[in-house]
Amino acid sequence: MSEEKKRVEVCFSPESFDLYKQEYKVVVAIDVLRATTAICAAFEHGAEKLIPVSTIEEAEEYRNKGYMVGAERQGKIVEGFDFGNSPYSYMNDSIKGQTLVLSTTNGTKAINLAAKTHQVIVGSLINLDAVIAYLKELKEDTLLLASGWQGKFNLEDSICAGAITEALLESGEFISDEDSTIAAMFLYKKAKDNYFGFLKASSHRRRLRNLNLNEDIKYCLTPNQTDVIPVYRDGALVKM
Ligand code: 3SL
Repeated sequence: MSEEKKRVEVCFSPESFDLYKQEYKVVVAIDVLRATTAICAAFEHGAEKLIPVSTIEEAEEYRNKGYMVGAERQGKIVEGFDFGNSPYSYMNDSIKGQTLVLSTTNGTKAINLAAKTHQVIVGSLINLDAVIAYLKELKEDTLLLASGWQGKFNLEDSICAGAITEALLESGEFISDEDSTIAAMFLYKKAKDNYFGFLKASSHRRRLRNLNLNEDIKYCLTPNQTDVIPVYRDGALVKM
């Protein structure tokens, strides 16, 4: 392990990724509500591989080849697909040992964007401490990429990024100097005692609540339910 301190910074949206991407070795893709949480849940419950795809057309191609394929847009399951983006969809025996395919509004796009140029791991609140421990051990320049919502900022991914940042800075092995990173840590400090309450008025919590997905929200906002870290290798996510 080198003595030199490494950087950790937060990018609030895939739209800003180009401004940051040159400088980092590893990217943590974060979509707390719900894609990266659902992906962690899939591996926790026995999925072998998960191919993240950005478009419905790609998802259809995989479906036509016989894969189990999930697709979500605007929080809803896209008609004709096996499942959507609820972590609960993955909590059954049918996914054990399977290669799944998933396309979501923002999360799978963020993963694919970062994977073109970087080593990518998947972060969420449900695998928070595992991700922090891994990044401390890896000790590389790290970018925390919030998936946001259709190019815009969102609170839940920023809070998760703030939690990771705070832990890495506290280790004394990392530095940061972007205002986005400071803002993410401020948000995390405000939210950490009650994520559910803090996010009450947030746009995606409202969107999911209107779809009666409160149980999904609670699951996604409950930290440290798994040690699984999905990592992108050769076109698919696998368990590290
Ligand atoms: O944006 C995404 O990728 C999804 O996580 C959105 S949703 O929670 O499934 O609505």
